This record gives sequence, structure tokens and C-alpha cells, in this order.
Amino acid sequence: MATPTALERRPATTPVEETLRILDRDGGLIIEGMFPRAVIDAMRAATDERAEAEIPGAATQGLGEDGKGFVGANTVRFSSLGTLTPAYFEMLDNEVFAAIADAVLLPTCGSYWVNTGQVMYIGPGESAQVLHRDGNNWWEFVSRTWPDSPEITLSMMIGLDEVTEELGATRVVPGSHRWESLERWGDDDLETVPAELGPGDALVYSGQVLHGGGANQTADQWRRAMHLSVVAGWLTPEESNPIDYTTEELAQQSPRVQRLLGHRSYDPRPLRGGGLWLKHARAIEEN
Ligand SMILES: O=C(O)CCC(=O)C(=O)O
Repeated sequence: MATPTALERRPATTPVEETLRILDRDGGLIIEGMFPRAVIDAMRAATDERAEAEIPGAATQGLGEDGKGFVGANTVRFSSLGTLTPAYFEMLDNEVFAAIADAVLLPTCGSYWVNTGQVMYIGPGESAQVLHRDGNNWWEFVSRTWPDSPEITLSMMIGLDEVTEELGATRVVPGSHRWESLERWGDDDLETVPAELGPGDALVYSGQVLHGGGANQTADQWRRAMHLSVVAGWLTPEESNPIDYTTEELAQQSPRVQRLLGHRSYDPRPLRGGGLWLKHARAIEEN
């Protein structure tokens, strides 16, 4: 397949079947207007304030100094977003994303939960992030099953502001989710296309597609975006979301939000096997 020169863009009203068709073919697409502007504005106000207190380049994601090519030397990253603003819970309750994630992930799990909910503000002069597949977090599984790996994780990059190529829009290698070799890493210059976003637009992409944050080519502007991803409930997420919130703090949230944040147990249906993430041998919500 020839590499497309741009990712497909569709409005949030697009039937899920059409979204799934493009996702399956290219590995990612942009859904315009996925999140209401008021929610994005509330999120952005909270994250801008918090970003002021962060030291650029301080993120490590457990990778230490060697990981700067991944987390960035002039990039601000932080998580636990529901502790900053309730707008995060509204973002988690998004019906459009739920329909896509259900279709992509429920064939391989009874339920899924948040993998990562993280602000990624790329600073002026930052170089491009190394291209990677989000599914490689579960390398022991993916490396044994590739190229027939089932989908286990689904991700979004969400614009909190205008995200242009110059500012460091995420770069995607369309079709790389179908490559035979997991060791082929893609060429930044030849094979990637930028996912430019407006506020509230989302790049939705398979955990199997190569992508990475773009270089910020400006001298004084930040790329304001956030990442939100989910993973099959039988896998350990990248972030320890459940311990960010008490049961009481999530009591008013929907069952979907409670489940996404690990305050409900894993329901194995319709698969065989017992429940997971139980408390006193009962589902958390029954305790
Ligand atoms: O910042 C971006 O555009 C992408 C970041 C990313 O893919 C990651 O850190 O896993």
C-alpha cells in the first residue's frame, strides 16, 4: 500500500462502522469535534495552570536519562488529570470513543480501563519523539503474537489548542499496524504524516500503528495536547490510575468512568474464566 499523504478526517457524527473501516485500513484517523469545546476549555485552563509548575524534561516514565528521546528534553508531561478538573471525567464518558473502543477491544476482553491519561505539552525546539507502537508496552505478548496480534490497546491524541505540524503534531505511519516485521521502525522523513488537530479534535489510533510526537519547530510556542488511551482489563496499564481516586471521590461518576478508573472489577463475560481485580473475592462494586 502506498503511504497516504494525509490521515483521513471525519466529523464526530460519522457512523462507527465507517470509523472502524478507516482505522482498520490506515491504523489511525482524525475525528473532528470529538470533545465539546467547553470541556476542552475547562481542561486546558486546568492543565495550563499545572504546566506552569512543571519542569520541562522532568518526566521519565521509568526510562531514566536514556529515555529523553521518548519523553522529551523540553516537554512537559503529567497525569492524574481528574485530580485537576472534573472535565477529565467528562472526557472519559465520551460516547463516540466508547463506541469505537467497544468495537476494537471487546473481542479480546470483557472490559477495558484507562491505560494513560496524560498531558503532553511539547516545548519550543523539542526534537521528534522516537517512533513507537503503544502496544509494545506489553512486549511479551505482542512479540509472541505479531503480526497476528489482536488489538489490546486503543489511543487518542487530543488537541487542547491548535496543533499544527510546525508545533509538533503527532506523526503517524499509516499502514504500519499491518507490517510483517515488528522490528521495522519507519522513516520519520519518508513515511510519516502529521495529525494536525483543532481544540477538541482527536487522533484515534491503533496500539499497533507506529507514531511519535513531532518536532516543535517554533522558537517560543508550546504544543498543547493530551493523550488518552485504554487497554484490555486483563493487562496492567501504564499508569496507576485507580490509586489517584478514592471510592467516595468517584461515587457520583458513571459506571463507565468508575470502570475506566479501576473502581469496578473486570467482568470476564462473555469470555470464560473468573472475575479479576476483585475485593474480598467479590466485585469491587458489590463490597
Ligand atoms: O506527543 C505525541 O504526539 C505522541 C506521544 C506519544 O505517542 C507517547 O508518548 O506515547
